[in-house]
Amino acid sequence: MNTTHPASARAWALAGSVAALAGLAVGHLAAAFAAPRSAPLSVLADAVIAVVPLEVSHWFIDLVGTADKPLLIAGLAIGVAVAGAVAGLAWRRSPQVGLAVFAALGVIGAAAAVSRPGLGAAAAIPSILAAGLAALALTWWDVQGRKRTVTGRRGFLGLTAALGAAAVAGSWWASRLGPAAIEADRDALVLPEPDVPAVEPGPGADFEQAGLSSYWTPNRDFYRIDTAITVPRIDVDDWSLRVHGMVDRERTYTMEELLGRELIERDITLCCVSNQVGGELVGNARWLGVSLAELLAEAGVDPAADQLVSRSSDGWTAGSPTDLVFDGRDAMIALGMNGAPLPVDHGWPARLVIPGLYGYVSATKWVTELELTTFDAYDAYWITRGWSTPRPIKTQSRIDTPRSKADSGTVVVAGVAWAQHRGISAVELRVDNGDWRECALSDVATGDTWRQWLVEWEAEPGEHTLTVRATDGEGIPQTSEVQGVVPDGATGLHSVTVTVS
Ligand SMILES: Nc1nc2c(c(=O)[nH]1)N[C@H]1C(S)=C(S)[C@@H](COP(=O)(O)O)O[C@H]1N2
Ligand SMILES: [Mo]
Repeated sequence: MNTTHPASARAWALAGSVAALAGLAVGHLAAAFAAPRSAPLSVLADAVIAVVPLEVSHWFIDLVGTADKPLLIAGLAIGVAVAGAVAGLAWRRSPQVGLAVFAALGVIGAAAAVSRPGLGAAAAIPSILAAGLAALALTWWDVQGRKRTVTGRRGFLGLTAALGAAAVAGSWWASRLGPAAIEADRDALVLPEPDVPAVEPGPGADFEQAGLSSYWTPNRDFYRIDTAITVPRIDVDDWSLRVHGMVDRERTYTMEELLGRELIERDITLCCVSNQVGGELVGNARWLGVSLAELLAEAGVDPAADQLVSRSSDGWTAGSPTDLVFDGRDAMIALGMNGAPLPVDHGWPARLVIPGLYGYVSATKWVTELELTTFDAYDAYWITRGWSTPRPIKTQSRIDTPRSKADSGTVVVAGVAWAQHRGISAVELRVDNGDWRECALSDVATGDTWRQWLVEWEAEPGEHTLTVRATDGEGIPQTSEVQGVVPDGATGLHSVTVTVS
């Protein structure tokens, strides 16, 4: 047997890439069955999100918007392919060095996995398996090459690629099975009727105008924001909510126990601190759940505990002011959303909702822990990344329709305005540099939801700028001063340019 390998450098690089990607696919397949969050690309992406500096992530999100996560995953996959090519080229000179490159990849994946909150040591297995398999594949390629069989080498590429493709197909299939089991649990859950139903906002809650956001945002249209690359899929039978920290007695609640308590129902609008003026990261839902104040009172909260830290099953945290939970507002642990159990993307089986606070400091999804502590003692996830400690939601208003074009004549201009917990008392619209005109407001039951507004406009042909401003329930007008989303929410007035023909 000749001991020199006849393949070109290019062929070695290709073989290394194929081996690395096939290994990656098998790693994903293994993870899909055990713990989807432990898939190599998932843990790598999670780790990147956790360590990347604030400026870099903002720059990236500004650039690509909510495509940030798919692009990050794609970038990492390309990175693995390139690292595989490097391993192949190194192996050509020295198998030991090639092996070392794969070993390094495995160690990076394993380290990312075990450093992820909520994942144990077993989470390293898919990454180690992926690297091991890639090394094994390239050993085989090496042996075939030394035997000088071209068919052997072609066979390697074909078989390895086929193995990778089969593993990708298998993970896709498995990734549908796992969630299917969780979805089945969710579908099987029959939510009890609320003991304290929501106050109905009245017949005039929704103008039902084409193009205008509906009063309730359907679950499938509700914006989704979180750091999860792979959303936590929680088995409700294993799930519990633990209340601990600066309390008289620690408490733990199962789903059954929560469902057996007094259930309140509330309409509350949720919004994201990173919503741009006129943006879509806001929605209104009817939540069903238990009173957070009553639950915490059972544990006996130390008056010195000014911060309530809520932790999700994937380690994400939010810190909310304890006094706001107890000031009479309807802070709740939500189990239902718009008449259905919480969707997986929105926190199944339980999440926090606190009216008047942005999501990043209140709305923990997949919540598993409530810890009473102080703001001095602990900084939650986004606070360590440059965002402000909790401040009130800023008054905002948005033009939903028209957005760009209109026919001349009477045009209905409509949208939504929000200032949760203070409420909205007035909305005005200005056309070009005209006077501010008072808009009609929809019925609302509380200040915790957004409010629709509407006004008729006699539109004349040409280009016109429409600008909206709201006044909150305390009589304070929305500021026209322009501020970006960091650190505590954007300000400025929303305006649209409409071409009338
Ligand atoms: N576990 C977890 N909960 C989370 C987040 C997160 O990243 N992880 N993001 C928060 C943010 S920033 C917002 S704005 C809301 C969004 O909730 P939604 O996705 O149901 O609209 O969830 C909050 N809860
Ligand atoms: Mo957010």
